[in-house]
Amino acid sequence: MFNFRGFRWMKTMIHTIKEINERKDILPEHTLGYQIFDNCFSTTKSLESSSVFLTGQEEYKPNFRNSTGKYLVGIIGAGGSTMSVAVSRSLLMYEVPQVAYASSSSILSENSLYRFVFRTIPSDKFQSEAMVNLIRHFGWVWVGAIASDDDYGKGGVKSFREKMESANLCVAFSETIPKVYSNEKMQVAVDAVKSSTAKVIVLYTTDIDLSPFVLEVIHHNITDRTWIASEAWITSALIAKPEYFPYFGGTIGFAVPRSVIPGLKEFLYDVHPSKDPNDTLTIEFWQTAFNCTWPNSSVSFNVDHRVNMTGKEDRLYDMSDQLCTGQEKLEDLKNTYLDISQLRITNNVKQAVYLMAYALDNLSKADITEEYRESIVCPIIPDFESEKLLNYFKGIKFATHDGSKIELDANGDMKNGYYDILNWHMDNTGEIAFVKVGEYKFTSSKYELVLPKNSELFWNTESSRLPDSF
Ligand code: TCR
Repeated sequence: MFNFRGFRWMKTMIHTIKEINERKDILPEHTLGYQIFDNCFSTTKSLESSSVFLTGQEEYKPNFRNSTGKYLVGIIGAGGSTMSVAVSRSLLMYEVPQVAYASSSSILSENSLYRFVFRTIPSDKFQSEAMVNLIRHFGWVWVGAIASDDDYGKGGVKSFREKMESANLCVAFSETIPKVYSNEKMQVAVDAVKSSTAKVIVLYTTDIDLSPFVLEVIHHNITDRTWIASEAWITSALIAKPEYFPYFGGTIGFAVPRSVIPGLKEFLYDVHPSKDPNDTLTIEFWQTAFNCTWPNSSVSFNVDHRVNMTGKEDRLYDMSDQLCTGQEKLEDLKNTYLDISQLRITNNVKQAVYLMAYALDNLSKADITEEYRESIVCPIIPDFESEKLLNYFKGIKFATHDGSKIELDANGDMKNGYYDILNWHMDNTGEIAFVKVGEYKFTSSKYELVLPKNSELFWNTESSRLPDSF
């Protein structure tokens, strides 16, 4: 419907601009102009108008279609849900499909805003339900929750609370970890953990957001807690450090399935700045990994801008005086990049690329019936309408290299899947081991939690026995 109030605002804006233009005391030498767009109360439309402003082109059309003789068919990403939500607005505007591999927030299931978003990670509505089923399995009834301050953490805890409620279980507290340094906000979260009688606490956050909180837990010497990890940090090298084990040993949680990717190891080792002299990321990788400066490179060192809890910036790295020789050996590195023991999200990335490729493939092989053949333009690559491609994403089904099946529903979400249940132990070399203690399979209507009686669980309690949380 026509918005009369908005129209009044618009008229007032023009009126004022005219008024100023007529005045001799304000901007006597200049005339203000204007261009006004109706954003129809829609983010997409707003983005479109702001693009017109920014590019100065009446009709802003990115020339992704064929300017270089190459065609953009879609985008893989972004990583986190908050980032995917942000880019989805402009991608929706140009109807560019997006396949996310780690964005798990349930808000991305919503169909109209995110109808160009597909993903190869299950929606967190499944994970939240899985957490509640795990809690029920262990007989806990009083559990705290901490979220990162973004769509992932807050969305996750929201659905977690809902599922707890419907299972008649209680959430002792629910706090957030600040993203931007705030000692005050951090202490609220820490105090909640300290003062609550809940001994089991869900931490719905990515590892990066979690790490300042971990330091606080250590600083306050908070032990005797059992942490339920969300998938984003359950196998994170940033958190799973042996020195944190007294506080975080016994962590339990869900991880997306692990896979082995043939040939990936060799490919990862085949990285060298001289092979990719124009790739600044390769140079940055090399410099950081070997703590040296690549000759004649203008790539600056990786500076970690996170602040520690003193409020000062932690400068983890500085430009090294040592020049890289190029002879540095990747084999000598103990680096997450080369660790292929836990290919989980990595496998989701691979499957996201496949998803895009299969959708295109299906489109290209589309079986157009005789009667249509004459009348419609066949969806051929590259000249198809995005809307057509969309149909091939919905309900897409394929088998992965390791024999798993991926199937999407009409919202672009995974129809079913499974998680590994991992528990943090200390192995005999003093490293943290992510021990698989069970499995959780789910479809939209059922689940199966498998935690064999003989699976060895490590609990970080004084008695080493299953903690109570009443
Ligand atoms: N979903 C998170 C981001 C994320 C992630 C991860 C980041 C997930 N798993 C593993 C790094 C590593 C799950 C989000 O924001 O939706």
